[in-house]
This record gives sequence, structure tokens and C-alpha cells, in this order.
Amino acid sequence: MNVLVTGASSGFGRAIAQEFGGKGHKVIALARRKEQLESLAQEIPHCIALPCDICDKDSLRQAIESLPQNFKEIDVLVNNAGLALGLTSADKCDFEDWERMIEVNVKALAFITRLILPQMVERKSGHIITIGSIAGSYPYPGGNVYGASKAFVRQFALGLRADLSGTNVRVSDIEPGLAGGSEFSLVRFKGDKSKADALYQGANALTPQDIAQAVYWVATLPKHINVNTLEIMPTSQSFSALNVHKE
Ligand code: NDP
Ligand code: 8X3
Repeated sequence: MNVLVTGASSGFGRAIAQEFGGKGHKVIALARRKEQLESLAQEIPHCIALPCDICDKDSLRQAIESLPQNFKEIDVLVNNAGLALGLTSADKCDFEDWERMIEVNVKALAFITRLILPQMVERKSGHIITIGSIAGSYPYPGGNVYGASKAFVRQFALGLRADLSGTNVRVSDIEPGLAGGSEFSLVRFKGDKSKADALYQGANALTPQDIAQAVYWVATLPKHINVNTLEIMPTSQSFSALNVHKE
């Protein structure tokens, strides 16, 4: 299979690229940081590094068009690139953080999907895999726009399923909970490593490899099976009572 992974320079995306690449699939690794992509490409027998900002529509279109002939047919698009910025209450947070999350998690994800889908529909074959989050289903303080963007991802994936009826194109939304081993919290806390590390201390969180294996499983199931949504938490994470504020 030819697998295009967005956000392949770190965390889940890198592990997903390694998982598919290690099993003999051809990987197109997309992210902004070229060096990280090139070091990944050296580990994988058939891998192309595609340095690109997915928010830049023209560059993205050109990058996809520039792919060599044997990488042009995308069998699996893994929409993994995404970020959370801040964990501040909606009345106090930085509006630019909200805009950035919407740009990357919502608009860029929708655009790359729109770019790749026609070739899948034409071939009557393909799989769009989105990386949503439990934050799209369960609200938490400070999750505001991040959670809303992931609710979009979930509903977009389900909506695609409806549109793609009869095309054989599959769509799956993988929804992880707390996962360490990536740059997610470092980005969310704007480089504050001690804050990021503290979140995972003793939590026995999910790892990027856990998510990569789930993505690989979903993508390699027999063609008549479509996993719509797959919610995954570390065993250590569970639900809590709803908050009631008392005077
Ligand atoms: P990382 O920060 O390690 O990875 C994010 C990736 O997205 C990086 O490779 C980054 O690459 C890429 N990216 C960000 N912005 C852009 C852009 N504009 N253009 C291209 N690539 C971009 O975090 P994770 O691996 O943890 O996160 C991956 C996905 O999983 C995200 O969508 C996240 O929301 C989701 N998720 C994470 C969870 C967690 O607890 N870690 C849990 C649930 C979901 P670069 O900077 O080089 O561009
Ligand atoms: C990342 C998981 O719970 O930090 O999407 O929002 S969480």
C-alpha cells in the first residue's frame, strides 16, 4: 500500500510511518520539519519525505502533485497532524491559539482530504484514517476549541462515510486518550517541558506505538470491514463525576 501520513516528524505520525514502513508499505511522510522527515526516511526502505505546511494550500497541492509516479496513488491517508495550544479557560485564552487549532485540526485536515479523495473514489478503493481524540467526546476544563476541533474530526469522518456509500472507500476515526512519547504536551504548554512531563508522571499513558498498531490494524482489516470510530484510553484513565458548582 501507499500510505500518506501527515505529522510524521514526531509522535504518533512518526510511529505510524515506522509501523507501515516496517511492514513493507510505501510511506509518504509529511510535516514541516524537513530534518526529522529525512532521518525517518532513512529508516524506512520506501519512504518519501514531503516537507510541507498543511495549512498552505498551494504548497500542499504542489507537494502532492510533485510525488513520483509510483507514490501518486494514495491507498491510505492518515490525517494525523494536529495540535492543542493552551489549557486556559475560554474567557482568558489567547484567541490566536484558537485560530491556529482550527487552521490545522479542522481546515487543513478537510483540505487534504478533499485533495486526495477524488483519486480514491475514481479507483473505488482507499482509506481515510483521521486521528481524533477522546477530547472530541468528553469535555474538560480548558479543552474548549481543541475538543471542539476533534468533535469536528469525528463528525467529519462519519459524514464522509455517508458520502462515500458505494465507493468502497473506508473512513475511520481513531480517538486516543492520554498518550505520552510525543511532543503534544510540549506544544500545548508552549515549550514548558516540566509541565509536560508532569502530566505523564506515573500515568502509564498510551504510547505512539500503541496508536500506530491500532491504525495499522484498522487499515489492514479485510476490505468488507469498516471501523467507524475507535476510542482508546490507557487503562489508568477513566471517567469521573460531572462537576457541580455549589454556592
Ligand atoms: P506531536 O506534537 O508529536 O505531533 C504533531 C505532528 O503534527 C508533528 O509531526 C507536527 O510536525 C505536525 N504538524 C503540526 N502542524 C503542522 C502543519 N501546519 N503542517 C504539517 N504538519 C504539522 O503530537 P502527537 O503525535 O501526540 O499528535 C498527533 C495527533 O494525535 C494530533 O492530531 C493530536 O491532536 C492527536 N492526539 C494526541 C494525543 C496525545 O495525548 N498525544 C491524544 C489524542 C489525540 P511539524 O511540527 O514538523 O510540522
Ligand atoms: C489529547 C488527549 O485528553 O489531552 O487529544 O485532550 S487529551
